[in-house]
Amino acid sequence: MSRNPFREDGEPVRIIETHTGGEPTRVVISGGPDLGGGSLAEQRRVFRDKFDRFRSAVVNEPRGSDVMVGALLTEPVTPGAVAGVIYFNNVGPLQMCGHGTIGVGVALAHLGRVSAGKHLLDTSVGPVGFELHDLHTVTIENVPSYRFRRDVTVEVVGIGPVTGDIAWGGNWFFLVREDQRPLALSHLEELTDFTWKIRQALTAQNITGDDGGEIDHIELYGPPANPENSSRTFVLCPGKAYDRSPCGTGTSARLACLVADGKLRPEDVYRQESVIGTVFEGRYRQDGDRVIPLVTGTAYVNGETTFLFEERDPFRYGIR
Ligand code: PYC
Repeated sequence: MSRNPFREDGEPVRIIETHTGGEPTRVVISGGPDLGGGSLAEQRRVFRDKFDRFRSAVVNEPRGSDVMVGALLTEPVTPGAVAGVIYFNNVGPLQMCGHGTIGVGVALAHLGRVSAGKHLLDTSVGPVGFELHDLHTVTIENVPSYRFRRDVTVEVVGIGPVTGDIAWGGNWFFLVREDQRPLALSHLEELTDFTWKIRQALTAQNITGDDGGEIDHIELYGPPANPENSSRTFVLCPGKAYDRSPCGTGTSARLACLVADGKLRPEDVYRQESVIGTVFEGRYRQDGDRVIPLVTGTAYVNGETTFLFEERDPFRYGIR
């Protein structure tokens, strides 16, 4: 009755719950659908086109919430990689996820599948390195990141012109310096409304990444609340939830912009603060005209779950 409907062998959907700087990652360690092998980009397409019910069952209410990010572990495809991973949220698959990769590293350590040292994960945008320092601390070595366009002005309905940079950090970002609205939890509604309107304006005006990819993450940045940090941010994710963590791909995109502006040297440490005050440390290596972001954060395991799919439960596949 509560067999896993996504698998002929009925292997249960088993989960390790984590959070990275307050942002949850629900790591699916078994019972995921068969995505047919191939590259992680191909498997992500199969996941998007055929298994949206699985996505929704894992991250949407009533099991999850709009802020939940899922990480489906798959077999690795790159020799030496520990696993493949497909990230997803309340509206669809993500390309990459930095806080999620830190969470996956800590979940794999919790399971005894990795020990301290360097490892490789396959993602839909290419292999991503991660170094486990201890049971909670991970540095990810992200995909090559870059600023695509500087000072792009978009006309935002009800707001007026807004200027920002377009950068790739594993996802596409529009990064805006914010001087008027406090990047504070007390201003969440206003920040969400502002960034959502920017996102809609970018889409309506066909302003995209250099591969035509939709810019689905909006990042506001300003001075840090804690003077030990470099900058405070508010990141709106594709499903309209704000990132509780400092956003790993967002930190990567910001590093790329700072380097492009000549404001960060390879020996510098850039500390990005989230809107709830959690911090990622960013460093980088130069690789031609790209930067390789190194982003360090901490994650904790806070649950182990097996999902049940009761046939009479009208919301066994989530509220969609
Ligand atoms: O950490 O890269 C990240 C991320 C993307 C969406 C939510 N978190």
